[in-house]
Amino acid sequence: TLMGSHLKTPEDIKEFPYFPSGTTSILSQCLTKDIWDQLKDKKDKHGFTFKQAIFSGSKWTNSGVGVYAGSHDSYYSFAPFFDKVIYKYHGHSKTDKHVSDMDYTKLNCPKFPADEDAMINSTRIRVGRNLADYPLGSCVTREQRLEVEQKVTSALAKFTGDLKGKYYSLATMTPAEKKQLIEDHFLFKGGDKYLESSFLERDWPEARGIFHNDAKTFLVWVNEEDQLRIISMQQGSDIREVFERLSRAATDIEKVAKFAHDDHLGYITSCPTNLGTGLRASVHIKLPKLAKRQDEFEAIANKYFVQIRGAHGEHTETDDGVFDISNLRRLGRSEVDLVQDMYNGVKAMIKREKEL
Ligand code: CIR
Repeated sequence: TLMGSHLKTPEDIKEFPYFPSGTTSILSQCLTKDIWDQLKDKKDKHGFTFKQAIFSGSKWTNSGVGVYAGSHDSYYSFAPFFDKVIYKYHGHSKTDKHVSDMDYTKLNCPKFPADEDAMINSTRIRVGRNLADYPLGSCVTREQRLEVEQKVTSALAKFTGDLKGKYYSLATMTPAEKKQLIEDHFLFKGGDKYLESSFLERDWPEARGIFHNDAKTFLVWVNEEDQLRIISMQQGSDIREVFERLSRAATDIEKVAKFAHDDHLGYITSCPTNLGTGLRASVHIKLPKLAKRQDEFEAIANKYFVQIRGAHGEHTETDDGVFDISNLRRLGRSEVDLVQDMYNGVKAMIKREKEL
C-alpha cells in the first residue's frame, strides 16, 4: 500500500486511503469503509469530488483534521461523512441549529481594572466568511475568484471613518508595501501544504490581498483559506471595542456581498472546524505564575471552553509567560457567546494568577 504522501492528485486515491498506525486526524476517525464505498465517486453540485474533499488528509496523514469542503453544498452532498466530522469536532448533530448573533451590546464584559489591563498585551477577534453565490476557494474558477475579490474590495473601498483604509493586492504590491505588511504581521504567505493540497492555492497569488484601515486595527484577508477573514484588533484589553468594530465591519460588507449561511451550520467555511461563527477571539496575556502550574491552568481553560496557545502562533511554546487565550467552540453558539467564553476564561485565569 502506498503512503499518503505519494498521492499526486485526488484521482490517485484508488481505494480506501492508507492511514499509518498512530494517525489521529478527524478524517481517519470518521472515514469508514461504508462511507467510502457510498461516496467515493460522488461530486457536489459544483463538481467538487469527495476525493478532493479528503485529499489533504489522505496525502498528509499527520493532519489534525484533513478535510475541506468545496462549497456550501459539499456539507450536504457528502452528508454521511461531514455529519460525522461535524459531530466529532463540534458535538453538533444533524438536527441541531446554529443561531448567529453579532450584537456587541449583549456582551457582558466590563473593562478590566488597571492591574489586570496591564497583564493583557493585545486583543484580536477574527471571523471567516464566504460569499453565498460562489463555491468555496477550493472549488472556484479563476474568474469567480477574481469576482469575489472585486466584490469584496469594492465594499471595502466605500468604508469611511475609522474603517477607511487601503487594499494591497498580493500580486501587485510594491516591495516597500510588502516589507511593511510583514513587519506589521499582516501578510499571509502561500506555500502552506495543507492549503495547497486542498486546492486553495491555485493561481496563487492572483486575486489575493489584504485590506487594512489607517489605524491598523481592522484587517481583511481576501481569498486565503476563506474568501474573507475579517479581523479586528488593538493593543490592550478592550474586548468590547474590538468586537464592536468587527461586528460593524462584517455587517457593512454583508450589505454588498451576502455571506454563505444556513440555520444548521451557521456561516459556511472551507475547513469544517470553523463552521458556525468562524470566530476566534483571543488575547495575549502574561500569566507567569499560572504557567508553572500546567494542570491547574488547563483545568481553568477546560471549564471555560478556552484554548491555551503560545503567543507566537498555533504550534508554538511560550518561554516568556505570554499566552494566547481564545474561545474553543465555533458552532452551535453565537458570536456573542463565544466572545463571552473568552472573556470569562481570561477573567478566571487572571483571578487565579493574582492569588498565586
Ligand atoms: C489539518 O488538518 O491539520 C490542517 N488542514 C489544518 C486544520 C486546522 N484548521 C484550520 O486551520 N482551519
